[in-house]
Amino acid sequence: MTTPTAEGTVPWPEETAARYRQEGLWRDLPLHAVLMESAKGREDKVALVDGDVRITFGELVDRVEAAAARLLDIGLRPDDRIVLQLPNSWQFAVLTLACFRAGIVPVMALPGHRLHEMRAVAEVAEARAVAVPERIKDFDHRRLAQQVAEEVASVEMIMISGTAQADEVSLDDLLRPSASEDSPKEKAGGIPQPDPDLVLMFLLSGGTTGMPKLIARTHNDYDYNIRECSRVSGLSEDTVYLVALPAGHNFPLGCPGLLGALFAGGTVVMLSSPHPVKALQTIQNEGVTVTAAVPAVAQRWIDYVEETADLPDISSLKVLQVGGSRFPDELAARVRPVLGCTLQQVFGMAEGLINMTRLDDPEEVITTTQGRPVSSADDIRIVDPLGQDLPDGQPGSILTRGPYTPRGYYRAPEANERSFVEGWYSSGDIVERRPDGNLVVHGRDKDIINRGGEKISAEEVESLVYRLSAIEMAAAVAMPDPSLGEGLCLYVKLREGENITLEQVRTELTDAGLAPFKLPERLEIIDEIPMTRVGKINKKALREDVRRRMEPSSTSQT
Ligand code: OOB
Repeated sequence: MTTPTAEGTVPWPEETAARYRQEGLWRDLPLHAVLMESAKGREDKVALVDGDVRITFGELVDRVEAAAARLLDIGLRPDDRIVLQLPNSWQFAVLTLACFRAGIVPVMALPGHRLHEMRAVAEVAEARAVAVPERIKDFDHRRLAQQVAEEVASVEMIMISGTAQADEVSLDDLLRPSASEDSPKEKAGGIPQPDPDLVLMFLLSGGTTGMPKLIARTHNDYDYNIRECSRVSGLSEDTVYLVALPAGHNFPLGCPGLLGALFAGGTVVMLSSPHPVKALQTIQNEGVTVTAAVPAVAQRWIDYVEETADLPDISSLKVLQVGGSRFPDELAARVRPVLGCTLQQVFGMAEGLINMTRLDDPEEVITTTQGRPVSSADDIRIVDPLGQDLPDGQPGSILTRGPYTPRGYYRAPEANERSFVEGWYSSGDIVERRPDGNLVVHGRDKDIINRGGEKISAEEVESLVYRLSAIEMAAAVAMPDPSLGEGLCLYVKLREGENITLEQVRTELTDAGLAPFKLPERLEIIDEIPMTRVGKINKKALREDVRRRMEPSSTSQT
């Protein structure tokens, strides 16, 4: 059988795909069928909680079916793309599932993205719609969506959660339960089933290029991703899963995330921020059993619990997953004593491969390693700079391939040439494989800043900085940050007679539409940017330089 492909994606080789099918890893089920199955027999059980809103499995299926039909009714077609920029909310979950049902492809933007990122992903995906809230805090997302629609020719529709205007699609209306007066419910049964080999959604890569890259995940591959993560995280219908990280991230979405919890017949609780006061109270109120955090969030929760006298009862929490950036061993060791739950370290990527410690691993494995692949079908190699395989115990670059690791980015042949080598994805992480199979992440050889789990491409920031006329040369590098792990320091060489302040740089980048989490937090003006012998900016020297400048005894701090 030939594998149907979607334009712009890189398919798995036919014989590999055939093997995944034969071994039952790929089930050829559209993802919504998994939800239908889990909803059976538990129609009255609460599936989704968002503040006072409680949606049962029966209501969820009804809303998803009705919304899928309405999406097609308003003129969208299977394989059309919607850029989703919604906060953690029931609307996020229902719209995502409705897109899956209709074969419409959501593009998972983040609430923190701004015009620079939104325009880029809408362009690459040729999105027809953008779905946003009216505002988040004091930022006007409607205005942002309007700008995207003005600048990206394919975008025809703005979907608004909140009070929609006449020319907008109201998400509250689109996502409402079916009612006797509307035909969509009847029509829903008639909506064609999406092809499980085609694109389910686009995840955003935290990659190294000037523009964000899209990762096309198929129904088949993501179904398997979710199933294996669910198994390794021990999800069941007793699971109450708290979504505290931005839901469009692979980690809280499908590793096993909100989809894993729903598919296991458990309950999902949506929370718009991981702030410890709210999060811990929600854990008590809803009896949360498992949640996912980045190290910075886990650290805040641990500190808060240690420092606070009158705490909510969080004894329902059994598993805290931590990943997205390296969780320091000392902090990992505090999870069980302080929070009273099992830590599960997760070293994953939107590109596929997910590693996890197992819940019954020895404490030493849980607190000092980032686990091992969730699937025995995941292949891993650790190689030296020449591509030679290294023995266990020696750190090197990790290469991977497997049933839920796509073979290339969407419409990005150049990036694919750099990141995919003969079918192996090179994540740019420096990893050691211990003799027991567990991986330890030592660092990375890719040019990103990992700011509390949010990846920032140095090249993306630098390319915008070069638009400032005062700047002759620029280099964005990671600097130590006590709470986020890393922050962004910008080194610049100025043109003759020019000057610039950090505030000016931040204002200019904000005006250029860059997401606030990518703005530099420190500026160093230097006479010469150090170069390597092959004529590249010597980022290692700059990282060491900023570390020195930040030492308490340093006198060179500006
Ligand atoms: C997750 O996904 P992405 O796509 O935002 O970022 C992937 C990159 C990895 O290549 C690695 O550099 C870093 O994030 N990373 C870690 C890590 N987990 C991710 N580095 C050190 N230790 C860890 N535990 O970040 C992601 C996706 C799914 C599940 C979990 C995380």
